[in-house]
Order: sequence, then structure tokens, then C-alpha cells
Amino acid sequence: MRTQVAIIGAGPAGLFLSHLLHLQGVDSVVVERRDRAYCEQRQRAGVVEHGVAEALRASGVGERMDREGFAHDGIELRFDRRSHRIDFPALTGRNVMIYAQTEIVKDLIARRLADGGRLLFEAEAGAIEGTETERPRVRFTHAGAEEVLECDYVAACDGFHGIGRAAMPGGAARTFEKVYPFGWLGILADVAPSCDELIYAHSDRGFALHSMRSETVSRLYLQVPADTDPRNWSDERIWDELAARFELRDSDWELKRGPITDKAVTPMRSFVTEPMRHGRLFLAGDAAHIVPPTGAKGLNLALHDVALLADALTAWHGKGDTSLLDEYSATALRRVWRAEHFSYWMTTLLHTRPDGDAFDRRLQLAHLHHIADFTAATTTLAENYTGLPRV
Ligand code: RFL
Ligand code: PHB
Repeated sequence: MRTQVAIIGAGPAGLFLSHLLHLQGVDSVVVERRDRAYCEQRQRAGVVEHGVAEALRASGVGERMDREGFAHDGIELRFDRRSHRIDFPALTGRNVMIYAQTEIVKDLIARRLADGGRLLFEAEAGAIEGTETERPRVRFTHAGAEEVLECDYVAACDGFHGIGRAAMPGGAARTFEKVYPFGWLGILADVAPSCDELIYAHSDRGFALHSMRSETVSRLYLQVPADTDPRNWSDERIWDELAARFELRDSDWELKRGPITDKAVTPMRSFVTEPMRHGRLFLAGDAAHIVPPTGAKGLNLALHDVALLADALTAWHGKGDTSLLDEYSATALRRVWRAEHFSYWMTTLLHTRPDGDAFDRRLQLAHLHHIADFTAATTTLAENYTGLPRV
């Protein structure tokens, strides 16, 4: 089998890259180890930055997002049992879309298939070869057979546990990592959201986040120790803990409860690999970097990466110009490190450290008050959250 760009992984990065390349007349094949249903149901992100939503619309896959997603003009920071709203349009002229990653993946798969795209599910890549030559190859297994995909370039969009990063020769890449001593217990529940906008709550009991998927489905998260087994958390215990962390003084606001349909613990880490390219192998999305979910940046960064990569591959295809490919890693990493800093900052601002003391919590509260009370500080949060146009 032969193509111009071999793409490993049908997550948001691989699918959007394949779609953008198709629009520019560049041929690609996507190999994905899981089946289609698995890719479409994996519960993950929910916040789409302003510029990323624009990019989805501009490429013709924003229609259902605009119909079924929610435009949110702000978030609530809840601390010291009081509520503080951050107004995005007033501070930045931008907002965000609440539209689940599962839906973006469904939209992209449907569009690729309608456009005749070659998307191979249950096709696991086992090796990437010849990345320092002009004819790299991806070996994969599909329907029990060993196959070889010959190409001009390989885009590893295969997530944190993929083979792309490991295919960089020893010494060619440097990694940077921070693992946090806590994780998130995330739930999906069949109950109307108890709020119109997301609530990021700091409390003495730990962090909690209230998000949503639709008018009848809520998505909520609790900070828990990293080694937590979700089976030790009964539904009642989860709702009681969420209610305690979201509690407000002087208000009759109440958390609505309903049947929990999904429960999982996500570990939290920050991770970057540099550079994001070796020869004709390019890394994009979670294959190259991980952020803790507090800043809602993972999905957005993945889509930014592949938008850059698609422009670079288009310039190579159309004019034989490889200068954008040569600049890809450095350009992508500037935004990556900005998002790494923002996500780390939001995480340390809002979570309780197991080794933290009362002094640390007073500092967090002083910082949170500063963000709520001073326009320059509020604007910094709003600009980063809605997405910086240029980094
Ligand atoms: P993905 O989505 O992991 O897709 C990689 C794909 O590659 C496939 N694969 C292979 N295929 C073939 N052969 C192999 N050898 C392969 N190895 C792997 C995998 O099966 C998979 O289909 O990576 P991508 O495309 O880079 O997308 C990244 C995003 O998924 C991720 O950054 C976000 O979900 C992170 N994230 C959030 N990001 C946000 O922007 N906003 C959020 O609100 C947000 N919340 C979250 C999140 C991630 C979470 N979890 C569970 C990690 C909340 C959670 C709970
Ligand atoms: C989500 O809706 O899953 C979500 C929202 C905001 C975050 C992380 C996850 O910061």
C-alpha cells in the first residue's frame, strides 16, 4: 500500500490531519488499532478553544458543533465557598465551545468516510522504518495480515502510549516530565447540569470540576489520590463529596444528583518531548506532549499541532517547499510550552497537595483572590483559557 502521508492513530489529531490534507489534495492513510465504536466512545475532553472551533468550522466540520454544542462566555471560580465569574468576551473578545471530544471524533470519521478517505480500524502499527530516508514505511497488522504502508512522511498521532515517540532513535529526543501526586475521578451522570457554565472549585477537601455534555448529561470530576480505585467510590460517596466541595456559603445553590453511567480515574502528568520531528517522522498531539486536564488544553494542542503540520505538508506537496516542515517542531513547541505552563499553573492553583499545609492553602487563596479582583490577572486566565491566537 502506498500514500503520501501515513498517519498512525484515529484520535482527534490523526483524523483532523487526514481531513485537512484531503482538503489540500494531499493523500493519506490512517491506521488505528482500535475499532470505530471504541474511538467514538472514549470519554475525554469537553472544551474547545475559540480559534480551534473556528478552524473546525472553516474546514467544514463545525456544523453539528454549532447546532448541538454550547457557546460558553465564562467560567466560575469557586473558592472560600464563594462564587467568582470570569467573563471571557468582556476580557478577551472570545469564548469557548463546550462540545465533547467524542463528538468531534464522530464528525471527523463520518466526514473522512464520506470523502472516500482511507481509514483502517483494527489496524495496529508495529514498526516505523526508514525515517531518515526519502521512503519511510509503517508496518501494521490488519485483519490478521501483515501489511506495509509506504509513504513520503509519517505522522505519529498515536497518543501517549503509541509507537511514534519510541521510534525516535536514542539520543535524538529529550523528554521533560512532572507527575502529580493526585488524579481525577471523572463521572458521567444522567442529570441536568446544576450550572450554566463550568465551575472550577477550590476547597479544603480538594479540587472539583463541574462540566457538562448536554442538557441532560453532566460531567464532573473530583481530585483523588493518584492510586485511587474507582470501585472504592460508591455513587453516594461521589455525590456527597462533590456536594461538600461545591458548597457555597449564603446560598441555596444545590448540586443535582442522578444515575452515574461512567466512572474512571485519570492520572495527571505534564510531559513534553523535544524535538517533535526526526527525519521524515513527525509527532503530533499526545504522542509528543501531555498536560494535566485542569486547563482543558490537551485536545486543543493536538488540533493546533496538526493544523501546522497540514500547512507544512501542503507547502511541500504544492511547491516542494520544506521550510515549514523544518520549522514545525520549533513553532509547535512554543505553543506547547505556553499550554504546559498554563495547565501546571491552573493545577497547582486549584489542587490540594498531600504534602501541603495551611500556609500553602492561604497562598492559593491569596492568589485566587488576586485573579478574581484584578483585571490584569483575570485577563491572563481568560486569554489562556479561550486560547491565545498567536504564541
Ligand atoms: P488520542 O486521542 O490518544 O489518539 C491516539 C490514537 O492512536 C491510536 N494508537 C494506535 N493506532 C495504531 N497503531 C498503534 N500502534 C497505535 N497506538 C495508539 C489510539 O488507539 C488512539 O485512537 O491522541 P490525540 O489524537 O493526540 O488527542 C489528544 C486528546 O485525546 C487529549 O489531549 C485530550 O483528551 C486531553 N483532555 C482534554 N483536552 C482538552 O483540550 N480539554 C479537555 O477538557 C480535556 N479533558 C482530557 C480531558 C483527557 C482526559 N483523559 C482521559 C486522558 C479529560 C480527560 C479525563
Ligand atoms: C470536560 O468537560 O471533560 C472537561 C472540562 C474542562 C476541563 C477538563 C475536562 O478543564
